[in-house]
Amino acid sequence: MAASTLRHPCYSEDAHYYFARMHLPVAPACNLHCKYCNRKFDCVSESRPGVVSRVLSPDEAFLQARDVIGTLPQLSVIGIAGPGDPLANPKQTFETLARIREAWPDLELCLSTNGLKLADHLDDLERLGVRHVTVTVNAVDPAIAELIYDRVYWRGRTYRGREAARLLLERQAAGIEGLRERGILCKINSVLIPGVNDAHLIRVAEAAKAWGAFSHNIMPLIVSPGSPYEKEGRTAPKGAETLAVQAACSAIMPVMRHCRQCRADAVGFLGGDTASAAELATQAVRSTYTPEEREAIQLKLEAELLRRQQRRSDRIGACGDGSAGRLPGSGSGAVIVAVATRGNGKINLHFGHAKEFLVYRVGESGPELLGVRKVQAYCNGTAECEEPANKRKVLEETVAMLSDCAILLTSGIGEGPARRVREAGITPIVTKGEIGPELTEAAKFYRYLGKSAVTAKSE
Ligand code: CLF
Ligand code: SF4
Repeated sequence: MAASTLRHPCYSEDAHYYFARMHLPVAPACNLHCKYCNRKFDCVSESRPGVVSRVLSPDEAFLQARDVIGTLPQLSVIGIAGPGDPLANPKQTFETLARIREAWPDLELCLSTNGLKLADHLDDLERLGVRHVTVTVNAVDPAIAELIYDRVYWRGRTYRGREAARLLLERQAAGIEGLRERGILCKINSVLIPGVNDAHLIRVAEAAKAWGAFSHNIMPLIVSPGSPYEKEGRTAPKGAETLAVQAACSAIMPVMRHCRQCRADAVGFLGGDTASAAELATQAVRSTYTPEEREAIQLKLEAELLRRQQRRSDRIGACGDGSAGRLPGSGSGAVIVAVATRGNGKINLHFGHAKEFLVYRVGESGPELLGVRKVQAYCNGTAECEEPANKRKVLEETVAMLSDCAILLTSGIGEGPARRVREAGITPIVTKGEIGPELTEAAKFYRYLGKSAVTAKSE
C-alpha cells in the first residue's frame, strides 16, 4: 500500500482502527441541486443529514484544527467535505488548506467534491499537496443522471434536465482524468438510489476502474427532509440491497465497506465521533502532544497496523481458500454477524444504545467487514424513547436492517428486544470481548449448533 493511504482512515479499512480525521466545515455554498438534498443540511453525497454545528471561517477553522491536532495524536487527515461543495467555495477552501499545509506539512489533506469544478482547480490541489480527492459520481449516463440532479449552476447560468446532466458528467470525467494525470488518488462515492441507479452502479464501477480510481464507496441513499426525493416518496435501500450492489461492484474494483457517511464537521475516528470539534477544543488546555510526539505515536500505530495486516495474510495463506477476493455470499459455511461497538476493536455497546452495527461475513479465512448499518438507537434516554409505540417501531426497523444476519454480538440486550431479535432468526450473544476472536468463536458456535438449531442464515 502506498504510504499515503496507510494513515488514511477512509482509503484503508485497517487504518480506520488506528487513525482519525477532522473535517473543517468552511464551504457552505453548492453549485448543484441533488434531488435527495435539502440545502439546510450537510452535503448528503458525503455526509449524513444534520446541520453542521456552525460553518467556520478559515481563521476559525485553523484555530480549531490547532486545538484538535494538539489533543488527538492519532489525527492524520484534515478534510473539507462541505456542508456544501468545497470547490463551489474556492476562496475559503484553498485558504484553509494552505494554512493547514503550511503549519502541519506532515498531515494528509483531503477533499470531497461533486466534481463540477474539479478540472478548474487541479493545479491548486497539486500545489497544496492534496493527495486524496473523493468525487461523488451517481451515474455515468445522462438519462439516469437527470433523474438525480434537479439543477446545475455553471458560469452564471442554470442548467436543467438532460443538458445539466451531460454538463455535470463531462466535467466530472475531465476532473477525474486530471487527478490521474497528477497522481492524486481518487475515490468515487456513489449514492445508491433504489429504482434510479441501483442497476446502473455497475456501469459507474466500470468507469471508476477505467479512470484508475482507488476505490468505490457505495453509500445507501439518505433522503433529506424537505428534499424533492422526500416529496416523491423515495426511501433508503435495505441493508441487504446495499450489500448486493456492493458485492456486484466489488467484482469490478475495490469497494469501501467502512464508510460512516459522516458530517461535514466530523472529528475523530470513523464510527467513534464521540467528541465534537468544539468539545475537543475545550480540552485543548490539557493539550500535551508536540509534533514530534505525535509522529512517534503515529509511527507506532503504523507498525501495529502492518502487524495486523501480516497476521491476516498469514491466516489466509494458512487456510488457502483465497476467499478474501471472493464476493460476500459466495463462500461455503460463512456466517453473517452484526456487532454493536463504539470502537477500539471491542464489543462494548449495548444493543439499545447502538446507532450503527458493523456487519461481518465470517468464513474459513476469518472475518471480513461487509458494511455499516445505521439505525436509530432503540433507547436514547429521551421521553419519545420511553413511548412504547415508538420503541416498537424503532426495534422493528433495526431488526429489518439486520434481517440478513445470523448472529448479533452486543455487550447487553434487554429481554424484550432479545426475544424479538430471536424471532427474526438472529441469535443474540452477549459478550464484551475483542471483535476479531469473538466473531470467529460465534461463527464456530453457530456452525456447531447446526442450521436446524437456529434459523439458518449462513450461506
Ligand atoms: Fe473526509 Fe471524505 Fe476525506 Fe474521508 S470522510 S473528505 S475521504 S477524510 Fe470517509 Fe466519512 Fe465516508 Fe467520506 S467515512 S463520508 S468516505
Ligand atoms: Fe447537496 Fe452535496 Fe448535492 Fe450539493 S453536491 S446539492 S450539497 S448533496
